[in-house]
Amino acid sequence: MTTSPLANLATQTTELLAAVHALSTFEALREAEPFITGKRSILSTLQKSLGGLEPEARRAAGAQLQEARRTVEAALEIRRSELALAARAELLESDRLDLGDVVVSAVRWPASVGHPSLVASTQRELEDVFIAMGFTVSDGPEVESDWYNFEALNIPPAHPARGMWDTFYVEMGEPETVVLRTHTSPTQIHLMEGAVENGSLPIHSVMPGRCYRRDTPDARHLATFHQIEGLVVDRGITFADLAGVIETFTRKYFGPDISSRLRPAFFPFTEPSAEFEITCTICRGEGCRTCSHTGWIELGGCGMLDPAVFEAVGIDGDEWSGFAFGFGIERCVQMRHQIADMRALIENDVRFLRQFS
Ligand code: FA5
Repeated sequence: MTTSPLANLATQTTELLAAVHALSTFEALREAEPFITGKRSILSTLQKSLGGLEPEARRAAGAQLQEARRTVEAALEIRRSELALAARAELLESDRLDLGDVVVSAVRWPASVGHPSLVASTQRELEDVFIAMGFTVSDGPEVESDWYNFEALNIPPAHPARGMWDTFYVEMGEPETVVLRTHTSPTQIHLMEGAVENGSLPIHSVMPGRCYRRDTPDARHLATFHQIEGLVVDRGITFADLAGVIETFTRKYFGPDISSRLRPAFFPFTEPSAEFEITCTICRGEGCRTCSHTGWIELGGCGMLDPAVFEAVGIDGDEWSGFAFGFGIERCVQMRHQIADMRALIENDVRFLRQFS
């Protein structure tokens, strides 16, 4: 009696299944596959040995072998997916970023270097100085009609004084001329009109804000800059009150070693008018490029409110008097921090900005 080539098939199948189960990596499975179900496997060897059998016995043995092969192949597929999953989990683990660290550093880095701009923080400091002196803080529009920016300030159309402010026009002529305000003085007009309407005179207020001029940027000028306007309307106000406010402000903000001086000047909306200058803090009065070698830096203008302005807003100049001043915030920044060139404030060079964080 001849022995069937499949006499040990059950044991061989069990061994193959054990071998499949023992495969521990995806790589090992790929290498072992030809020996488990491929051409070099016992299953293929057994397949070839069936050729010598009688047709009927060969068919029966073929079916039996096919069944064993299907079992081993199914086990191999299951193992393949298990190992693929394990390999992917391993890859993810090795690639895993510590998001805790990433998030913390991503949030901390900009938060630690961010700070308000020098101009914004100076504006707040200036407001605080004036609030401590009894002023309120008001706001006004940056886009103004010709009337507010010029006419109500005693600068009629074609008046030569318009040349003092090189203007950006938003609209020309009909129905009205609209400009980007060249100074904060139009806010005085809004404030006085409002006070007349509400019967809320007197006024002691400062008005900071952005201004625009077609000025060529240089060490002391920008095309977009900030001013802070001051307005006092009350009974019995004199030029001495104005001079006292300017002097008190200078000492409070720049310190006792910085002097201020008022020099006669002309502004159409104040009479008399003056220019307000302080010792150049860059050269301490010696003379340098920033102060054009004069030792003084002009911070702004000031003066007693012109009767024509009172008339434009409907304030009785016999009962009320007042003064106004307006000076550049960037100029204050420049003098406070000894910045030789104002353009550094808008160039966004972080090496410069970091010094003021
Ligand atoms: C005026 O603008 C008047 N409105 C000031 C005023 C108010 C006078 C109230 C009387 C009563 P002036 O053009 O001189 O004046 O500008 C005042 C200040 O604004 C200057 O001294 C300077 O500090 C600042 N300033 C003017 N133009 C520029 C500019 N292009 N860039 C930076 N700062 C400027």
